[in-house]
Parts: sequence; structure tokens; C-alpha cells
Amino acid sequence: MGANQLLAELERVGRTRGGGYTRLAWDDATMTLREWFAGQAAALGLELTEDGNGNQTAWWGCGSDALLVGSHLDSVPEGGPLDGPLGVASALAAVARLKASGWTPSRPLGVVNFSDEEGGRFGVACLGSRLATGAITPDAALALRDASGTSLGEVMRARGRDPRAAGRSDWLGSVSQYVELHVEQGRWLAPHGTAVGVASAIWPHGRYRFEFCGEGNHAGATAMADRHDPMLAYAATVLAARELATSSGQRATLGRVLVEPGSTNSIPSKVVAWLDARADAEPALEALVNGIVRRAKAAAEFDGTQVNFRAESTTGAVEFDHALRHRLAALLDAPALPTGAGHDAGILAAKLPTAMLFVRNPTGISHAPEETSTPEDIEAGVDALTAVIRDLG
Ligand code: HGY
Ligand code: MN
Ligand code: MN
Ligand code: MN
Repeated sequence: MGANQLLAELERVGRTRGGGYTRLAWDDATMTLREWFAGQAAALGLELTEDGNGNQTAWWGCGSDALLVGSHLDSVPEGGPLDGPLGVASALAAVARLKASGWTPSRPLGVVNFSDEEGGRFGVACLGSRLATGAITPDAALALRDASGTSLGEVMRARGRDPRAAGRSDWLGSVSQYVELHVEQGRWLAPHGTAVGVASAIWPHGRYRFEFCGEGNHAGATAMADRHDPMLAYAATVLAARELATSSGQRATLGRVLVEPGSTNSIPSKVVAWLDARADAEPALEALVNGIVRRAKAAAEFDGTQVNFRAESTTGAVEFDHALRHRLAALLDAPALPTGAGHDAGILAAKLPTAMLFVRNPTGISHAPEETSTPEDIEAGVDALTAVIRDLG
């Protein structure tokens, strides 16, 4: 079955009234997708494994020196249909094509569905691949809590997994190359008139948690001069992030905010906000984040409130393996392009030769329901991935 048909099967899973897709780690929609993936593996005669972190891999052959392809099936809240699923569906479609053609790999081939790439529920991105590579400890990961206060460990246990099995997985030791196909996020391929590109690098980026603490009080009975409203330092931080990112040509977003108690007629006692900061070089990222933190602390001091700050997850600049990415670019006659989006491939690149293919996204929009590609470009992506597997496999 082709990638377009496979994606059509996922169309209703996790759809929201807003028209987006919400498929958070271990939620009902994502459990449906995991079962779908298992069904696809069985239909293709692939052997399905799951490591202690929830990463599923469907194997064609077994042993060392494996080639791994795939991506993730979870989404951000109200995300688009392709970020993640396109890579998994294209990998399954490529395997189906290769099997139908009678081709057999000379080395083991795995199709992976990495668990919780987006961090949409527990806040930290690429949890499955970070756990599998040791980039985060099981204790730190399992203690992460979602908006309801439930920890990852409790969620995994409720889904029949043993959280004690989480952590570095030995299966990655048998993998010697990873190629992830992904919908383009941003609009570079369209103006360059090509359907498929090869990733050169991933911008350094990080996620940082601000906690603005003030004095909860009555919204009607408290004079303005008597307030210690943490919302003000939060608002100043949002504006500072935009100002500092814009003036330095980098990127910063405060997109995940929790206001407590959150009632209309109470001055908040606490505002928790997550900063997503990205820059074209590590020193620039550090300067950007430090500048935002300085401004947050100054604003809090002015209002007699407090601010706590901590980095939740940071990913250094990723330069994809030169030999591999040049081989793919030559094979496909495809251009190379950097990306500001993070990926599991960025985590694996620290451990083994890794490359990414991007499929044209005509609007460049992602992490929103409007994310799209065309059926023709999706097929072109499968053509490219099939050629890559033939070449490497
Ligand atoms: O956040 C990212 O850049 C990725 O889409 N998870
Ligand atoms: Mn993704
Ligand atoms: Mn994403
Ligand atoms: Mn080079």
C-alpha cells in the first residue's frame, strides 16, 4: 500500500473539533496508532519489537549493521497530519514496494516509530530516542508530569508497560545508519522547485521552564499598587523574547502557559511558561536565552514577584553525517537544506551516522492543522526513500 493510502487510514485518528490532530504520548489516539503500526508490520511480514521506552521497530531481517528508517506517530496538540506519520508511512510504503519487487536487503532493515517525539504531553521532546540513547535518564524522564499532574511512569504503567524497563536500549547498538524522511517544516523546497531535499543540519535549540511566582489575591478588592501579579513578568518576558530573537535573527516562543489558579476574578499566584528558543549557532542560543532570563528577572524584581528558571531539554547543533548526506544528495540529485525543527534524527546523530530527507511542504506551515504536502510529492518522497534503502540496504 502506498504512503498516501496509509496516511488516509490515519485520517480520523486523533482528529479534534478544531480540525487538527492531537496524538499525545500514550493517549488513546496514539495507542490506536501504535496498534495500526503493529498491524502494518504484521501485514508486511516484519517482526515487531518494542523497547522499554515505547519505541516500536518493525524488522526485516535481524542482526547487526542494521539500516533504520522511520519517524514518529505522536503530534503536538492541534498539530498537522504529516509531522511524523509521513516518515513512518513512507518507510512502510517503501518496504512494501521493495518486497513486491522481489528485492531483499543485504543487512537488517528496521522501520521505527519513536515514542513521544514532540514532548506535547510531558514537555520534553524526543523522549523515546533520548531514553534509548541515554540522552536523558529514566529517573528524570519518568518523573515528568503532564498537565493533569500524572507522571510518565504512571502513564506507562497504566498502559501495561513496566517503567523500570525504561532507559538506554541495546537494540540501537545493532543499528549503524538511520535515515528519517519528514515533511518539510518551513518553506525552502517550494521556491527551489524541488520535491525532496536532504538535511544538512539542525539548529541548536532548547526548551526552558519559567515559573513566575507572585501573590494570589482578589481581582476586585485589591488596588493595583498593592498587587504582586506574576502575569506582568510573564508578559514582559514574552515581549523580551520577541525583541531579543528578532534583533539577533533567532527564534523564540512562549507557547505553553499554565496560569494558577486561572480563575477570572483572582490575581494569579503562579504562571508557568515554557520558552522554546532556537538559534543558528550555540553561542547565539546561549546569548538569546541569557538575555531573556535577565529581562524576566528584572521584570519580576520590579513587581515584587519571583521567577524560577530551568532548562528542560537542550539539543546542540546537529551536523548530519557528511559522507551519508552527500551520498544521499548525489543519489537523489537533491539539494541540502538546514532545519530549525528538532527530530529524533538529531538525537541519534550523536550516536550513529544519520541523515534526513525532507518532502516539500508548499506553505511551510507545520505544528498546525494546515500542514500539508501533495500526493505527488508524497510519492516522490517514497521514491527517494526506496532508492536510498536500495542503495544502503
Ligand atoms: O519541536 C520540534 O522542532 C519538532 O517538531 N519536535
Ligand atoms: Mn516531527
Ligand atoms: Mn514536530
Ligand atoms: Mn560536506
